[in-house]
Amino acid sequence: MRGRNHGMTLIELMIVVAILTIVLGILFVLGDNLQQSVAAQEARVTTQDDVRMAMQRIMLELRQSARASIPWNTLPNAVITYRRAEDVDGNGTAVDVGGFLELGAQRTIQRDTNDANGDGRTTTQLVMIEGNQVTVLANGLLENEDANADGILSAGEDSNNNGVLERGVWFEPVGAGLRITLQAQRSPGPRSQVVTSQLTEIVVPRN
Ligand SMILES: [Ca+2]
Ligand SMILES: [Ca+2]
Ligand SMILES: [Ca+2]
Ligand SMILES: [Ca+2]
Repeated sequence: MRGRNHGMTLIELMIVVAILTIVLGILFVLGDNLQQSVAAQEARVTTQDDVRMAMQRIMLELRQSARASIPWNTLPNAVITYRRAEDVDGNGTAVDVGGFLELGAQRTIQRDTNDANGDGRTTTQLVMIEGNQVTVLANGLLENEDANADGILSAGEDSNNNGVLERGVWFEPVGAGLRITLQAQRSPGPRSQVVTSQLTEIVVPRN
């Protein structure tokens, strides 16, 4: 018996090496797939968080905005301007001594097309602008595919080939409120598909 176990023949060695190579190859592919799906999952969660946080901020803003300060005739649109109820005279409420609602400076929520904050991000960035103060609300906004602005998916507009008209950001009057849609995307890595996240909420401005 000792003689038989003394060593492997070349053939046996080659078989062992071949099997090991196959096993390692399988493990590598499995590990790589796992890594990619973890990266995709992380990107999905991150972009969902980003969109949710941006939406919460926008809802807070518009819920505090005065209905009369919103130019309703410009909606639906990817841009919205408004003025929030604020305690301008410092008497403790957003109402002045005459009983009138006090309004803060005009704010605008829009894509940062002209890169107002100078960070190099333009149409994919959603910002809130008040005077020369720029606050970033979200990055990775989907582009507005509605090139001819007719509200439907026209020929040649479906740039991401999913059969749906994307707008990235959209403010739309519904009843007494505003429907807000946000769509953002994030790339998990060079070999993975981009993940997109969308959220729609309705908010009612104050009277
Ligand atoms: Ca006041
Ligand atoms: Ca920018
Ligand atoms: Ca269109
Ligand atoms: Ca599309």
